[in-house]
Parts: sequence; C-alpha cells; structure tokens
Amino acid sequence: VEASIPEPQRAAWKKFQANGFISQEDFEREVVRHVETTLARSMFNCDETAAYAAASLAFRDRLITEWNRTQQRQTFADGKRVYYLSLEFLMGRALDNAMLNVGLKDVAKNGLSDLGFRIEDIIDQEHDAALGNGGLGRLAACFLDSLASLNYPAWGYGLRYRYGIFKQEIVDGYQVEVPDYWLDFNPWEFPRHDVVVDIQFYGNVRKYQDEVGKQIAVWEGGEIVKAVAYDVPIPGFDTPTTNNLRLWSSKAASGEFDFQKFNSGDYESSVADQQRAETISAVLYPNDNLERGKELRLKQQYFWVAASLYDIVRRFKKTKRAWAEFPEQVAIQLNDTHPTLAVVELQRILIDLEGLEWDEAWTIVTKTFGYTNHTVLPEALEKWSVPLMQNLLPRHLQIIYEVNLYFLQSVERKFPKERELLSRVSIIEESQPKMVRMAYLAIVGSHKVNGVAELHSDLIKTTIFKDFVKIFGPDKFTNVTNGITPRRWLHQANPRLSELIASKTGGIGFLKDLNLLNELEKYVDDKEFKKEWAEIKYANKVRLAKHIKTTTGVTVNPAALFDIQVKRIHEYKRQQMNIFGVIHRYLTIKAMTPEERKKLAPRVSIFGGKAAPGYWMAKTIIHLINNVGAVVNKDKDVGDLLKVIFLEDYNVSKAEIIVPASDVSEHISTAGTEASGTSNMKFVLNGGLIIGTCDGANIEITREIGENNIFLFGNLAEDVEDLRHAHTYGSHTLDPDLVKVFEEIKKGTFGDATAFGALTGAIEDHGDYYLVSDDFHSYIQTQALVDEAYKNQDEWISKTIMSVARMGFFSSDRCINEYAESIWNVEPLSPKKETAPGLLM
Ligand code: KOT
Repeated sequence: VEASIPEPQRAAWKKFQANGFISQEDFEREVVRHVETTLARSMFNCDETAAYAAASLAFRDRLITEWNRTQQRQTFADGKRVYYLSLEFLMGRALDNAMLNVGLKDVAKNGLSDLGFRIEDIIDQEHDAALGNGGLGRLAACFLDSLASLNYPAWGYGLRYRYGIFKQEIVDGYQVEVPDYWLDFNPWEFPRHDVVVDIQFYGNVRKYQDEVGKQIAVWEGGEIVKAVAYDVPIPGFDTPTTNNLRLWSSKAASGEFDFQKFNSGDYESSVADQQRAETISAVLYPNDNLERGKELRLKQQYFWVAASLYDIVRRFKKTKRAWAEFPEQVAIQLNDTHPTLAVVELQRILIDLEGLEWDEAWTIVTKTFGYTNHTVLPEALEKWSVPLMQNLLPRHLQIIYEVNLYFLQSVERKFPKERELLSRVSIIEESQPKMVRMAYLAIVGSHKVNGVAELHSDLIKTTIFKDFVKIFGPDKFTNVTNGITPRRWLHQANPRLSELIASKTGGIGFLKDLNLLNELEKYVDDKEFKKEWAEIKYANKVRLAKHIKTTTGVTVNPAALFDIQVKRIHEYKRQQMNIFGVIHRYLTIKAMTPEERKKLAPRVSIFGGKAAPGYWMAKTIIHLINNVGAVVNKDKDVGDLLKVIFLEDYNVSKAEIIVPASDVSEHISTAGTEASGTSNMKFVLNGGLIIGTCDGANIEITREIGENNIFLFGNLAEDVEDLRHAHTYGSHTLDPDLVKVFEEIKKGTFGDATAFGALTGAIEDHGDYYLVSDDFHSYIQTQALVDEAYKNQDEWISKTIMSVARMGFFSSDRCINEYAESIWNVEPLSPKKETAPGLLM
C-alpha cells in the first residue's frame, strides 16, 4: 500500500514537522504537558514515577525526530545496511543514556530541579531492560551504541521478551528467582501494529515437478503465529544518527480469539491457543553458556529469524535490484549460533519463494552472513535433534540435508581419501537421535567466522573448528577482539572521572576516540591530578558502601581494598576459587596475633551474579559465599580486616555503581574457557586493577597496559589438557592450603557441611575439571602481592592512571570499525548530508 503523502500536501507536513526540545524552558514545558495530558496528573499528584515517565516521554519525543530523519536518510542513500541478529540485548536503562548521548543531561537536570526533583532519583525509577543473560547480550547493546555513534546504517533484530532475566533475591543465603515483568510501562518502545509477519510452524512439504520439469517444494499446513514489530530508538553519542532496534512479539494469528471454537462453545481452548502463540516471546531462557535443546527455544529462534528476514528482504525488494546485488546491500551478523536458521531461511526464500537456482541462491546466502563464535564450552554448543526439527520445520530440515550433501561432496573432492574427515565435519551428527550441529551450519553458511579475543580466535582454529580451517583455508577465520562503549561505561557510570579526563585531554573528544586517553600518561606522576583521581575513586567507594549498607545491612569501610567479582556464576569462572581464597584469608587472620593483624590491608570481598535456575553447582557457590559472609562479618577477631558481601540481583544498572568502585576485580577463569570477558575492560577503564588468569581479553589488556599493571597468575591454556589428565590418572595431589580450607568447611564452620559436599567433591573426587587446585597456590600468592601493592597508594594510583591511559583499544568503536571493514564492507553515512524531501520509511 502506497502511504506516501502526495507532493502538493507535503508543505503542510513540513510546516508542522516535529522538532524536539533543546532549551531548558522547552524541556520543562514538555514534562508538564506530559504529566498533565499523557499521564492525566497534576502538580498535586506527581510522584517520582510520574516525573520519570514524563521526562522519558519528553526525551522520547526528542529522539523520534532524529530517528525518523535517520531512517529517511538511510533509505535515500540506498547503500548497504548491517543487520545484527541477537537473541539477547542487555540494554539496561535508557533515560540517562539518551540524555547523555543527545547532550542534554544538564538541561534535564536543571529543568527537573526547577520542577522539584533530583535527577538521580528520577533516573533511578527506570526498570532495566534486561533482555539478556550476561556478556553476550551486553556486547550486543554496546555494539548498537557504537553503530549509531559512528553513523553506520544498522539495525538490531531481537525478541521482545515479556519477562527478561529473572530478578534474584537471596533468602537465607539461597538464590530465589522472581519473574521480571518489565513491560508495565515502557516509554522506549513503539509498537508497529502495521508491521506484522505471519510465521509458519509444523505442517509438511509437498514436492512436484512444474511444466518445465523443475523440482518445486511447497511447505503447507501447520500453524501460523503473528510477529508484531516493536521499535526501540538507539541514539548515537554526539551525532543525530538514531538507529533502530526491532524486537518481535508473538501474537495469535486468529486475532482476539478463534471464532469457530468460540461459537462451538469451546471458549477455553480458543483462549489457550492464543496463549500458546504468545508463549513464544514470553520469556528469555536464563542460561548463560548452556544450551538445553528445548522445543520452545527452537521456536523462538525460528520465529525471530523468519520475521527479521522477511523484513530485510522486503526492504531490499523495494530497491528493485537484482537478487545478485543482495550481498552488496545487506550484511547480516549472527551473534553466536542462535540465529543460524537465518542461513536456511534465506536459502528457502530464494529457491522456494523467489525461484532462484540452488547455486545462485547459495552464493548470495554465504556472501551475506558472518558468524561470531563466543564460546568453546561443549555444553554451550548448540545442537538440535533431527526429529524435533523435522516436526517443527520440515522444509528447513530438507534444505539443511541438501546443504550438507553439497558441502560433504566438495570436501570429498578436495580430500578424497579422508573418510573420517567427512563424518567429523558433517552438519548432521550420526548419533541417536541424529543432531544438527548449528556451529558447523553457521560456518558453512557464512563468508567469515570470528572469535572475540585473540586467544579465543586461535583456540577455535586449533580445536573445535580445526577441520574447517583445513577445508576453507585460514582466511575465512578471523579475530575481532570485543570492546565496550565508553559512553555508558565511563561517562555515564563515572561522571566525575569522565570530567577529570576531559579537563586534561581537551574536552569530551576521548569519548569518541578513546585513544585520546593516551594524553593521561603525562599525569601519572602529577601530584595534584593523582589527588583528584584518588578522591574520585574514594567517592565511588563511598557510594557503593552506602548501597551495600542499604541492601545487606553490613557496614564496610570505604578505605579498605574493594575486591570485586561480579559476573554470571559458573564453575569455569571460578567464583568457588575466590571464596576458597577468602576462607583461606579468614583462617590466616584468625591465626594471627593482634600485632600481625595491624599490618594487614583491610579488604572487602564483593561478589555478585546470577546462577541459571537449573544449575545446582552454581547455586551452591552462592550459598557458600553467603554463609561465609554470615560468619566472617560478625567475627569480632576480624573486624574491618575482612568483610564478605554478596550483592543481590547484579544487573546493568547495578554494574554502573559497582564497576567505578573497585580497587581490584577478579577475572580468574580456567585458562582457555572465557572467550573474552568484557567486564575486565570496564573495571580497568574505571581505574581499577585486575587479578586474572591468562585467558580471553586479559591477555590483550596486559599487552596494552603493561604487565606491571596487572596481577596475572595460574596455568596457561596450553597446559590445561595435561593437568586434567593428571587429575584423572592419579598423579595430582591437592594443594595443601586448599585442603585446609576444605577441612574447615567440613567441620561445619560455615553451616551444614553436607550442603557443600558437591563443591569440594568436584575437586577432590571428580577430576577438578576447572583446575582450582592447580591454580590455588599461585592465586593465594598473587593475592598477597595485591595486599603489598595496595599499601603503596602512591604507586597504586600511578598504575591505575597508566592503565586507563592505555585502554583506548577496548572501545567498542574500534571493534565495530573492524567488523565494518573486514566482515561487513559497509561505510558510515554522515548525517550532515542533505536529506531527501518527504521520504518516508
Ligand atoms: C552461549 C549460549 C547461550 C547464552 C550465552 C552464551 C554465551 C555467552 N557464549 N559466550 N558468551 C560470552 O560472550 C561474551 C561476549 O563475547 C564473552 O565476553 C564471554 O567470554 C562469553 O562467555
């Protein structure tokens, strides 16, 4: 349907074109208007929730103008777009970010103050958009910020979950999950009830030959679910570019209810059908680095992928280009294997619906997709059972078999005598039941595969994807080291530090070109600068101490060393090693004389993170941390020397308080298991040092900031295999300090010891897969070095300044530019260019 306004009427549109506020007066007028009209309230019943709502709506209106213009500009430019497909977008809060990115936070602050509110209280009203588990989802959010800030024509595509990641409560030391119903009031999304796509499931495939003898496949029957688009504006920093994140919500195809069933008296089942459809986008799977093969998850994946591709193909078709030009207009990035069905869906669209030949279509498909791998953990690699897929997506399974056939034939031609190779690289695993290996499908269907840090990218080439390097050659595999957005993770989370840096580096330019941080090296020995630097860190610690007091009731001394480990709870991330280390410290303190105790640096060990609801071992780790805290925190012998805190419900907005307050943070995964890690970058950028293993991005951080500025310890990735072998075949004796820790746990010092049997048992009796015992001694020793180093505050501060000065590389802007150049082949679209008149999306 043509929806464009005819030329003669466009003058009226231009005259009344929406323009967001710029001045404080306009902002206040907009807030009052929204309170009085949109919210139907008044100054006599305007609480902070209402003020948040009105301020957000005012900013939303401000964003819409540039958002529309950006879409018009990109349509008119008619160039290549990037589509980032991710099942997770861990966005956090939007208001603070919007205010800072459009450069109107001061205006809003003064305006709100004029109207009787403190901006911090208003910001604090917002519910996090928590549509992700951890690093993978937060990476997607940082990428959206960089794509917009760098003016790339880019879209994010995801699912609009009704429930984000659960809220974590700690009850009697145990994790309890509470549903995160976050859509009550969300001013940041725009329902597009006119953008609806029918998505098919189940049914069967009818094949026949047409008049000219061509094989035709028709996917018929089954059921239809509707995908409704919800759009979220993504403002760039200090640029008008405002990109779009499109999230799909599922809805029953038959509308409100099924009239036939309703009329035949079967009202209940008609409502049940509707609910079943809406279940698809109801809840985010709360597992990080784990795939469990549930049918509903596969449904989510196809629902989202099919809706997104329909949208992308529709946009391409409007340009009336030949299909061969599709990869010149469209780059699609697969955030892990979760959207891999997109490869199959595009092939299906091209051959079944658009009538292209197989080879012609497959060339287009492989030129379009890029695949990012985020993990080597075997339990996280996606495999779908063939019978499940046969039932849900019969045509897709046929296409997968065909892709596999042609792929294996080409391998056989190239390596004629290697039968073993064929079964190793087959997309279909010949197990009982047969399984589709999604990572292999993603590799075969893409033109580039990348890892997320150097070590990780090397590891995938030599381990899980080794055979594919031999088949496709090494150039198909590349590295793009992860990054973080300095806007949220420095400017927003740590405004005082950002201001201090700006004062020494010539303004806020460093937020767009993070290498400008280099300028700070001049100040590593500047007394005045160091004093201000230290004061800011202290103020951030005071802020966290207050948060700890109000949420846990425990008083901590802000002058103590804050040692922080916040991330998803997982055995490979080794929070268990940290808490065993804390117990070791506790025992050491207990054994000291009062004189010896005086020499010790006081420490606060802070933990935070969610365990997947079904991950028993991770929940046991949380339980142990809380029980240790309960004992240590009330022990008079210990006092301020050691406090152990578990922060409930770690999420993006809490990270913004926690990260700027660290002295040391822990990134201590078993070497070779953490693909990159991104919180390591956030902590260093905020003037904290890190203790870590030679894993993921820790290695590149060390290279950038210098090995004198990081506490590295532990075995190397290359030694892991042999060490594991030694555990299993008896040539390993447990670390004696660790044994003492276990004895204490078993005595019942931290509550009923049987509760922790699984934790100690995994190490003592079940092969210590994550090598806690092997690294424990080196960990304890390195923690002692941290204690010593912290006593010399002057040197410590210099180290942190030097580190921040050298963190430029870890901006997600650098990362996005690398993707754009080496994988997507897209250029930024400068907003300064004239916009075509009246072009509507
Ligand atoms: C895998 C399956 C389901 C849900 C999440 C994953 C997942 C998460 N795989 N890798 N990650 C993390 O991705 C981050 C961003 O690249 C990395 O920094 C981190 O090391 C991965 O564990």
